Amino acid sequence: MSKTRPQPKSDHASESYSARDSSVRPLGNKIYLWVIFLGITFGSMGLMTYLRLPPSQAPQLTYKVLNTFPHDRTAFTQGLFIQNGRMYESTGRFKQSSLRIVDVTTGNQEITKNLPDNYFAEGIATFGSKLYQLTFQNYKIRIYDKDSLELIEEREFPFEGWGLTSDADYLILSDGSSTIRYLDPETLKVVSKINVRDGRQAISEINELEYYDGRIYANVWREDVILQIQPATGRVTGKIDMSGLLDEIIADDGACLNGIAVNKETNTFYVTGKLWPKMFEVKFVEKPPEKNE
Ligand SMILES: [Ca+2]
Repeated sequence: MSKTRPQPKSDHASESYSARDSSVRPLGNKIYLWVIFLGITFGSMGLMTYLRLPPSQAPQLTYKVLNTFPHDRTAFTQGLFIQNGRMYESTGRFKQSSLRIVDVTTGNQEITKNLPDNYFAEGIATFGSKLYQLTFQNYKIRIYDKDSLELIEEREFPFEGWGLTSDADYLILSDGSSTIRYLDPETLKVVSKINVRDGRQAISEINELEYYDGRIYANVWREDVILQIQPATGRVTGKIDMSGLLDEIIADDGACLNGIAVNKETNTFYVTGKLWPKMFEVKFVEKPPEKNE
């Protein structure tokens, strides 16, 4: 291709040019104005569309109870997971904090390690051969041998500890806000973080966590709901209505739904609550449409 390639000639070239010469500039201004007009119109329509977004975009789910097991009604459950058929539980409150291995079906404690009285234990997760236990406002993280529950070390930790879980690479931490942080299990440094959002609404007080099959499942403090969260974005992809699970009123104000553990052998979830006398094995299922009377 040559820069000097001749342009096709037109008999009307000079006429066209003069016509353009007389009209293009005003037309250019008009186009410019149209672009601004359309930009404002569609921009505000976008904003209006955004403002019209319902508070929730997430599908509503519910649960089906498969089994009911006993649970220690004095356990202020803060962390829960199952690995190799063993259930690990962390309990909170001062003078009552512990780390346990529990028989899933009987609720019997196989190993129990009590924490010092001034500790308030929170979420737990495992990575490799280690088990990590958060503390609420002690600003320490405790690291144990996963099998014996012997304490290996305790490290300073800059965050309030609420929920903890792990994926193949990271520890995943909640601190009671809408922020979920990914931590390097060796250095405990923050690698990345997400904010939990349902539609355009931030959801705070994210509590116990469970990573499973490309989603984070999360309790929300004092709510009968489990959120299903997209790990990369924080977007809530499902809201599981857990109301009615425990048919008992517990006098203690601290009692509430908390604790999610997946059993990867059965692909079922075990859920309980702080001071709940029962542990439920459940499946999450679509919520049937509401009947119109
Ligand atoms: Ca969990």
